[in-house]
Amino acid sequence: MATYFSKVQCYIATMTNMQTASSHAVRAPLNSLAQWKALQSHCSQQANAHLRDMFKGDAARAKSLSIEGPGKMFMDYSKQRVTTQTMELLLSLADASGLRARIDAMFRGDKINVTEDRAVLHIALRAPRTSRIMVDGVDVVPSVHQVLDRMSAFADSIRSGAWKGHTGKRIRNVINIGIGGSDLGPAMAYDALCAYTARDISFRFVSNVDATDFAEKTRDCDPAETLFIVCSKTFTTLETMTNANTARDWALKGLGGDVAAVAKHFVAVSTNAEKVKAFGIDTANMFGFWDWVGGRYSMDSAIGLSTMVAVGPAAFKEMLGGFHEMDEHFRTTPFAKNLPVLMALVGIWNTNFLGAQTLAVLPYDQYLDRFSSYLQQLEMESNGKHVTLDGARVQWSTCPAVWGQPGTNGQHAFYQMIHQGTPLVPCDFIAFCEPLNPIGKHQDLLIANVLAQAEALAFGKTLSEVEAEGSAPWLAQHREFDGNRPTTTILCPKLTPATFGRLIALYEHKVFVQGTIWGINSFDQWGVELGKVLAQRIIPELSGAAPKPAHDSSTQQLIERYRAGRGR
Ligand code: G6Q
Repeated sequence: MATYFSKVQCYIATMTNMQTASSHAVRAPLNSLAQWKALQSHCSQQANAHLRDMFKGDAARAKSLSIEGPGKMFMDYSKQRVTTQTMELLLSLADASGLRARIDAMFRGDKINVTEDRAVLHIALRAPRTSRIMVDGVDVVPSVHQVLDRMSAFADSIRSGAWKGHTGKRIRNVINIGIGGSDLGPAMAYDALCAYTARDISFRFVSNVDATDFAEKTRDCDPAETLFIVCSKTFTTLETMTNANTARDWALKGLGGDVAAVAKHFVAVSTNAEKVKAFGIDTANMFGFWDWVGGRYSMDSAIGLSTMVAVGPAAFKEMLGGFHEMDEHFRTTPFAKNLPVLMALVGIWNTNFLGAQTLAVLPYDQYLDRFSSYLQQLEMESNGKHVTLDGARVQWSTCPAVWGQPGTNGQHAFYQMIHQGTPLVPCDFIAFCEPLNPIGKHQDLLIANVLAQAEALAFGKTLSEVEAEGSAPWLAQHREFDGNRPTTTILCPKLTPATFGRLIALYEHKVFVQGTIWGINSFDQWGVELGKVLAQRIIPELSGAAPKPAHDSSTQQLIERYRAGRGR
């Protein structure tokens, strides 16, 4: 618990010591900008526009509203409810929001995360060895590559079996312990790149403080063959440290209680060498990263150690290459041809002008099973904010709720609402031409489905079409589809490590563009703090040993029922 408080206190200290957000140039409220107002009036003029008519009236629509980016990543946003004029107005809004200057500031290493007084440099994690990126007068690229080199040597030794456990056996199970940004990225990446992984090692991810997570993930593991990677930027997070301690007890129990075993079965990924040492992990087995890497932007840092062990250093580097290509595309391409910028602007249109409150991300690839969970954190923790950089309350919507799961499964479940429900649910469809498991006709069936969904959502089926099919009049309205439901389709050649890197960087930068336009800080997460503090207060109250708790009557009643339920 003491360690947990030190995390909170560290935040508070950072807050009081740092320069205030007032050093950021105060900006006119977004909704007072002429460009915003122009979009509002354009939106009212477009109110009755239907995608059916937009396509009929413009033979070149698909071509003019789609774009190819790095690695032949093709983004077709012509089934969004936009016209070339909408895009021009949105691009002017991006200019008026100072997007160019913000991108330059991020890539330059300026401390744009003003509420935590930190640079935002996940782009440095994939910068080539020859680049130079300065933070506080120091080039950070050499240290990035130093860590990558150490990770590579470590990954090779686990994969080859050269690394032996305490009893001399090779490692067969790698268990990542972490939560939030120290779990979602690695867990998602393992699934996404599963086709490229070593199949003679199992990879598991423990995050929840619910002991079930640990118990189920370790139940069939031999401690002599198990390696834990404890991932925690701060090395103080309640869930992670609880699980790490449980893992140490489990390992020591299974290995005869010799504490020397810890060095062979635990490695750490952290920025906090002191705490790693205090836990008992040799700092020689610690892989570092830096305060300018936000948790949810860290999957390509040492936090990705499990990914590198799984796919090997070469594939990991290929993935970093993909990230870097998208970084360069984002940094150097004019906004009108810039994938992350266009994707972000379409999202702004849907959220702020068409009133959409959610975004469904629907990959047609089973390997991207956890992609939307990962994106939930990336988007919602980054842009789920109600205060601008200037400290004012926003008067416009910010992040939509992001959700989804791989197609085709959702088609037989929640797509009903997307087709015929009352909320407007914009969708991102993601698909790949070449299958990783080319069996029979599966891929054609999969791709036919994603294309059919986007088509059905855009064009729907009119009442007269339904009637012409001979539907009974009383049934016809139930079978009518309004259409005009906006979707973007991202079609890539193949899910390779490089494609995967490009895809993640695409969404990272999209989030940044949207945060910039909304005028918020996409890189802090104060919203997660309050619940953590209150939990610390309740922990001793549950045991009954602490003085009688004093909460609101609801919380009080639930604490009492829990205590009674546990016989306390
Ligand atoms: C991410 C957040 C958060 C963080 C976790 C784990 O951007 O900061 O999800 O990653 O709270 O934190 P530690 O890595 O410090 O354990």
